Amino acid sequence: MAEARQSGPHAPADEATDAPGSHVGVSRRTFLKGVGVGVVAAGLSTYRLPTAAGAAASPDPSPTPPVDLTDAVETWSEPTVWRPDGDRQLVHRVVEDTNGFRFSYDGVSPGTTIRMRGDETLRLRIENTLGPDLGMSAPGPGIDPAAGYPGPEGAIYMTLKGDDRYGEGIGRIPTQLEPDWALGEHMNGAHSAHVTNLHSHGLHVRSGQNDDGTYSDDIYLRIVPEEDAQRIAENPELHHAFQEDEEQIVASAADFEFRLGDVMEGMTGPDGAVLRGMPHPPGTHWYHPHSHGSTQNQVASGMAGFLIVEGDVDDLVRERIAGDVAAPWDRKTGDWDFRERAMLVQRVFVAPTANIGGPSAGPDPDALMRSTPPEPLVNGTREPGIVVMRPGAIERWRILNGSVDGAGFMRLAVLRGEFTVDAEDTLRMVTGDGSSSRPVTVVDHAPLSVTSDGGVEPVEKVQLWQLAWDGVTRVVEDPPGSWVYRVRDLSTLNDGHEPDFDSPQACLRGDRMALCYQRPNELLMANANRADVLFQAPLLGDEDHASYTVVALPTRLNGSPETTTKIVAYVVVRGDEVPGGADFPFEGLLDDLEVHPYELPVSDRELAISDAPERTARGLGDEDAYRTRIVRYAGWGGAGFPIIEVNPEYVAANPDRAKLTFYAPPPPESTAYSLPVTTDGQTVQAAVTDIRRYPDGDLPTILLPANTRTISIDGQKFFPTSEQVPNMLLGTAEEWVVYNQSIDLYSVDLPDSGWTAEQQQEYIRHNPELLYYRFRYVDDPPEGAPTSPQPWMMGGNARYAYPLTPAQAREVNQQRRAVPGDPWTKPGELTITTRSVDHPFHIHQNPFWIIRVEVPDENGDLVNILPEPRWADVVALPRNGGRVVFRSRFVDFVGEFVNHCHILLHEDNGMMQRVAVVSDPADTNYEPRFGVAGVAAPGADVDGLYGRPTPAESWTQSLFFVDGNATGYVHPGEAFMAVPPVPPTT
Ligand SMILES: [Cu+2]
Repeated sequence: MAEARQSGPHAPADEATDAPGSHVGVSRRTFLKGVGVGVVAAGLSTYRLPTAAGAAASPDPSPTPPVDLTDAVETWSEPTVWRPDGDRQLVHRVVEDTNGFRFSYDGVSPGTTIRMRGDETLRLRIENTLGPDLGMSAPGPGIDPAAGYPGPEGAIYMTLKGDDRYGEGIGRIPTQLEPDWALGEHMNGAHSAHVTNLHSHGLHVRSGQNDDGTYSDDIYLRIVPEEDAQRIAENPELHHAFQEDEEQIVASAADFEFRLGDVMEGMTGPDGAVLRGMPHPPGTHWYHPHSHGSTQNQVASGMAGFLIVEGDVDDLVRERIAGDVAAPWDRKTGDWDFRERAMLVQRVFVAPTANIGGPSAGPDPDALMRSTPPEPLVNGTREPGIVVMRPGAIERWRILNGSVDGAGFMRLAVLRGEFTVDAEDTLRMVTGDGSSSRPVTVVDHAPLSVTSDGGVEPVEKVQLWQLAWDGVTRVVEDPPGSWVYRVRDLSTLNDGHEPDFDSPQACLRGDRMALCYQRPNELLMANANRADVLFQAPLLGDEDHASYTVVALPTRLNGSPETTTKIVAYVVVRGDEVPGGADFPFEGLLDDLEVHPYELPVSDRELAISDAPERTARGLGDEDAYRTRIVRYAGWGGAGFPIIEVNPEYVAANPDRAKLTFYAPPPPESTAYSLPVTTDGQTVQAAVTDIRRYPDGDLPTILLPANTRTISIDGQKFFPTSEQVPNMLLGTAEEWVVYNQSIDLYSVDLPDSGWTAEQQQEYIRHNPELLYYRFRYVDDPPEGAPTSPQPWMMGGNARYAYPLTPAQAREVNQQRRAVPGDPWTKPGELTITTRSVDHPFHIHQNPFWIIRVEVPDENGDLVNILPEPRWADVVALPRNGGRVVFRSRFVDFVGEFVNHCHILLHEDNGMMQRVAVVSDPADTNYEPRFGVAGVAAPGADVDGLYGRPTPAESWTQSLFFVDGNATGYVHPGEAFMAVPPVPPTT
């Protein structure tokens, strides 16, 4: 009998009647401790995170001990469930440093699961019990290393261009930050960690306020701590540029009403009838804070919960499988023991010593509290829960990828057998009597397999059936012209074949690329994606029990796998076969339902501009035209990128390069910013004053500070009053093309090469200088360097590695620059290393019908890897010039909301764009085009229609942006973008 495990902060799933209401005291801690860990380093090879057991300073290579699953009891746990049940109000208190979670709702993570019907109203109150924000909240647990760095006395410095509160242009802010409660001077950048609000991710509800003053889905709302609200009231001069609307700021608490229902108000349906009183379609959604500047800090601390809308689909599924439309979601019911489970997989900043299930470690919680990398948790616990099913039993799993950092992408699958993850983040199959294990090979071009002396065995994945994606039930066209709900057999992806190519490079070939992304029985989930799947426990055969492992595997779209491996759950199958039998007809499960008009895919006809007043307003003649738009996400991932390294000889030889300077912070006693500054003994004239030198020794490296981080949308960082944003016409639809202009340049990006770890090691062996050039931290101990690995962070990512001394790194840099004929360096000039990233695009309020997700192949041609069109509200934009095409319908209400990157540190740093639904055609700004992309068109046709940016344009775009901060600063990046670099040829 396995020992009962800690069940984490939640009771086992049950139909609880109320929210956890205990009042939790709030303790203040020093925020600044541990900030200095965020040393910027160039490059990030395979991302490695210690497992829960390895959270101590030195990694332990032994795998997590296997669990004896033979007689294991069910340990799966979920948050408690709350239902509106009339006009009840759910109260969530935002608390700090409780149960090991930095910020949480009521001291637990995830928050209460909300279940409601599609015609109900969710009444919810958020109480902000956090201490005053003033002067304390620039960095949080998931700090942006570029937002501040340790100065001579451990003080935090920030760059505030043009802000005279700090002297001439730039000043220092030692521990005493200025008030910044609102979307103020440093609107973009991590700040205001104690300010909160609430976003209903996936719900189609009004943005802003309701007519009675309650809040709906309002991301402009700032619920500030009481003490800060008083200071704001008493000091009108503290108001900032975007704080003019007093109603955006509320003291300590706000009441929300999310009014579901009537989602197509006033629209006409397919048959021409006016649609009224339509319920919100059912689906798996979630809620989390969305206060710009603190979204990363708060959501990555575990502030998130399920928000499940129930409706006709759920009724039918219960009726057909549980045999009872009123079957409780969490009790095994009917001929197949049917029940549901909600699985939140989320990388969370949590205190190493937190008692949240599973082993904990860490001798000094105070020191580690702020610097611990986010840890993958499942429903807030470290240890995977155990699920027990009878053979043939069916469960519905609502899976939410709640990670919000750059390492959140996952491939989710159910593997036959028991697997563990070792401290090297390697998945291992437990073999024999459980005393030994063998590593699983996880590469792009081959099936999952275990290698042993006896050869290579494939790892068997269990069949999954997908019901919904991002909370929208799957719709397919069958027969042509008619749309139906249909559950998808995921074993038919890629026609049931695993990619099995002879080299990693094969996955970059255009004709094979899609196969590498469409693996049978796997879910490829970006940050914030949800998948509803049906799982039927296989029969036992001759065995008396069988075990299965639900696992989230590392993955990528078009770059390096930076994610971690996480065991989500163990499933033990034992006992008698269920009476219902083993082959449930899932595909016909939803045949009797009519597709909700809100979920009918957007047709070409809906995109056509046919209304006469609209045509007149937009100056169109007789030609057929469609509403379309291009949105450009640009800039690089990884805090601190681009890394700009400068050869001192260059500085000496080019004093006239007036657009370039290196900013060293003034000494603490000085408040005056003086120019020129020097680097390596050479004086250069400063012109771009907010590029500063990174003070980690004597390496001539420049770090762009947070507010000039190069991420932007359409050349602009978030700016809530900006007019240069998408305006869509109420009651119409548009086709959007979103480009990801984040590209790798000037880099030998081994992690992005598609090579295996072994191949990378081999390459490095022959090019040793490369490693030291790119990585200031290395996997193996360098000669003369400290022998113990240290954790270092980059954009919320962290790993353990060996640091190089500045002298070592410098030496290698010099060697590296002297390599003749090296295509990536220009001796005597700058070396710029960028790091591309798959930005997960999210838009509020409306899901979109994705028709293409295009990844560049080895020739740079775009290849559609999407298995089939589908609804979603988050989609990863493939890096290095990838493209996503979708269509969206804007119905029901006018108002403002946003699209943004769901790597929330990017969002906090300005990768968010205001959008508005308007009622007057004259206010729209879509681009009329004379065609649309469609699903089947060749990529080249889409190129012709939507003008694909060249690498040079992407390069330029990634360096150019307008900062929405009160400075309105335009960052030209001119000194760096005169000549786009030549990509390497290998
Ligand atoms: Cu991003």
